[in-house]
Amino acid sequence: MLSSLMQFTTDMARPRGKHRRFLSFFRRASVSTWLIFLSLVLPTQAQQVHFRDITAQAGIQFTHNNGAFGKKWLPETMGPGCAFIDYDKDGYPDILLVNGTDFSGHSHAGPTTLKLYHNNANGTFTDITRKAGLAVPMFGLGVAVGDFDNDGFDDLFITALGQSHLFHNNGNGTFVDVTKPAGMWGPSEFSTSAAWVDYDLDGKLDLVVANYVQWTEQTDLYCTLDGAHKSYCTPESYKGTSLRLWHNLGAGKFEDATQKAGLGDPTSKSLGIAILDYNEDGWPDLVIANDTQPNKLYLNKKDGTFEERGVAAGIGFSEDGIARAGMGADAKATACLSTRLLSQRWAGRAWSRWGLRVSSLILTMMVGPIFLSPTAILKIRSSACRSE
Ligand SMILES: [Ca+2]
Ligand SMILES: [Ca+2]
Ligand SMILES: [Ca+2]
Repeated sequence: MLSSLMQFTTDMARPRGKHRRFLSFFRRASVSTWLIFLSLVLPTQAQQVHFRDITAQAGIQFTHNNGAFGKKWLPETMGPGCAFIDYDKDGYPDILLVNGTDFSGHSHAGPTTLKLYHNNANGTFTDITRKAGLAVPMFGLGVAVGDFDNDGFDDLFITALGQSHLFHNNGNGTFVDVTKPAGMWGPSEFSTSAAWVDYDLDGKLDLVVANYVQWTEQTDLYCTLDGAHKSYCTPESYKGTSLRLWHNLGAGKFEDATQKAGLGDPTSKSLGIAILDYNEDGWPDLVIANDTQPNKLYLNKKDGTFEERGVAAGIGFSEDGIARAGMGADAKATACLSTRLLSQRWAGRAWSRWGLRVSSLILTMMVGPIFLSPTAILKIRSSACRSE
């Protein structure tokens, strides 16, 4: 019906002379008018979408263990990360669920580890954690998926309270903990999230790790809301911790490039990382969401260093001078970004010369077990993809 109506308008006699412009306008107006009319009269049915909890039916049995035993320790307030990863490249996304564990001397849930569920391609999943070599005890908090050795199989970095872990995907359904041989063993931090990014465009994925505050079991502070009972301390009570940047040297080795890259900032209390190219120069920049502290925007200087631009960009402080803060960061990108990342990941190349557009940056002030505040959407820039 619509095509016949449009045909009707386009089949009108060709205008001639001084009436051409008016009739042309009328013809376009007619199409628009008909479209508006049709949108009003044609039946409009809202999509009815229903969700059904199929967790148990799918074979997933997972309970997060935050280690809580009554002392209200700060790490207990953190939820775990998760990832969809097709670790065996069979075309079906598998599920990885990060888990905490009991604090030493306070066992109640038994040893708990992350879980990797293999997608059986029939609506069910199988727990293959132990078989895959991932039943490694740690107080896990987040996960970053990336093929750091460009062998075509995605590898894992698990952020943790204490020692984080790098797992290499062997390509046969198993992983091996390569934290030590990779040179990543040592830092005992409160690592919350991480992101793989080839910041120096050498074709090898590097790793940015967000760290929260300086907290240990021995330095736990007493906070109270009613003067009688212990409560969870807010992050203001603790000193911050710097990001950590692991530069990929190749051959499975990494070096700590934090200070060299200009990312050493002990005031950060980081929970989220987003990778974006906000100035569209083809080099990936970093956005860091800091809890109760100014968020950071690190401009990639193309020489292995970064320059902090958060205040100038307006994501550090509000107009009232209050730290905007955040508990998560996300860069909403167009297909251009996806194309570029896919090129990097599967073709083993750094970044293609295809353009990139980041339409908006979303800092999410969300969602711990305790705090819930509105989401702040900060518009950074919007522009068309471009070729370089
Ligand atoms: Ca799979
Ligand atoms: Ca790999
Ligand atoms: Ca690199």
